[in-house]
Parts: sequence; structure tokens; C-alpha cells
Amino acid sequence: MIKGFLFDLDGVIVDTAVFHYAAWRKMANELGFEISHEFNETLKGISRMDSIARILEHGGVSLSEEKTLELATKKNEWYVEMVDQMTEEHILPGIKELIAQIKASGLKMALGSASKNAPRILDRIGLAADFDAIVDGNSVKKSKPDPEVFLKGAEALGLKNEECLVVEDAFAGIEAAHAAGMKAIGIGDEENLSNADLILASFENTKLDELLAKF
Ligand code: B16
Ligand code: MG
Repeated sequence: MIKGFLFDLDGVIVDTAVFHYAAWRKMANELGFEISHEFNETLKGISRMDSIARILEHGGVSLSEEKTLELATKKNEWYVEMVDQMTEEHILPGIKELIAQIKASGLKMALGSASKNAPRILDRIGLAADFDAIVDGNSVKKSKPDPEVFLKGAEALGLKNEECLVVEDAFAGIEAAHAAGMKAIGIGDEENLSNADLILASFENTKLDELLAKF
């Protein structure tokens, strides 16, 4: 029986993926190469340092650890500038209504994000107080598809793994959920989420009881 939700942030609650892409692209362009939208898909849910490692390898660029960290910090500054312009308007369709239904039904919810900027983003969009627990890039060591972020989420909610339902927009995130022994809803395109237990384009007009009946 499902007793709680574990929400990914980027791509589920807000679409910060476009900001990540713009900032990574700016960095890649300064280094003299391009990253495609398709390649960017493979970075979703992946931590900042794992992302930069993949991007540099993709561009055939080899840098010292110090220089890599410097570039990741610069990318984050560009990214945070965009995040700081965000408002409640950036919450993706149906999310606020779904959260209201979760709260009203007494289910628990936690955030399970790879982002170190998660608390800042939740503050910007006014959802910070709604979560019973926040597990993010500041508290996990291993990137999705490792299940660490969701195992910690279940623990923080005091629930068994199988009592948690994960909501993800990334293939790697669904893999992480399954590795944690949890079912996962994929939000987005079917082609990127073939491993999800249920795929929805968005939560617009979603009724919580009908959704839970599917699990
Ligand atoms: P930051 P999620 C992930 O968020 C993003 O999908 C991924 O593109 C990003 O690199 C990662 O957070 C780290 O973000 O640089 O802000 O720490 O999808 O797990 O909510
Ligand atoms: Mg995501």
C-alpha cells in the first residue's frame, strides 16, 4: 500500500532542465564544442560533477580537477542567476493540485533530488513548507541511478521502501526507484521513460484516488 510520495524536482515540479541546459551549453561553447538537446537528456538526474565529467568527455576535453571544479562553479553561478528569477508561476501543471490532495489524504511526501540548489528552488516557488522531508544533492553521495536518494527519502518519512511511490522525469531516476524497490511514475515523453511503471504527460486533472488505484 502506498503511504508516501518521493518527488524528483527538476522536470517534475519545475522545468529547471532548460536552465541547466542553457548553462552547460554556454560552458561547452566557451570550450569550443556544442551539446545537443538529445545529449542533454542523458544528464537529467545526474549530479553536477558527474554531469561535467560526461560533458567534457563528450567534447573530448581533458582538464585538471581544479579547472573542472572552477568551471562547474561558474556554470552553477549562471544557473542560479536563472533560478533566482523563478516564481510560483514556474510550478508545472497539476503539481499544486496534486500536492493539495496528498496533504488532504494524510499521505506523506519528500523531495528526492540530485540538486544542491533544491532548497533554494523550493523557496523561490513557495513549496518548501509542503515537504515532510528534503533529500537532495547536499545529503547524498551517489548519483541516480543509484537508489541512495530514494532510500534516504523513505527513511526520512519513516516508511518502508515499497510504501513509497516515486515521481521522476529521467530514465536514470526510474532506475534508481526500481533499485530501491519502489514503483515509479514517469512524467514526460514515452520514448525517454520506457522503464516507468506508469507514464503521464503531466499531472493536470489527476485525481489522487484514481492514480493510487493503479498501484
Ligand atoms: P545542481 P533532479 C538534477 O535534479 C538535474 O536533473 C540535473 O540536471 C542536475 O545536474 C542535478 O540535479 C544537480 O543539480 O547543479 O543544482 O546541484 O532532476 O534530481 O531534481
Ligand atoms: Mg529530474
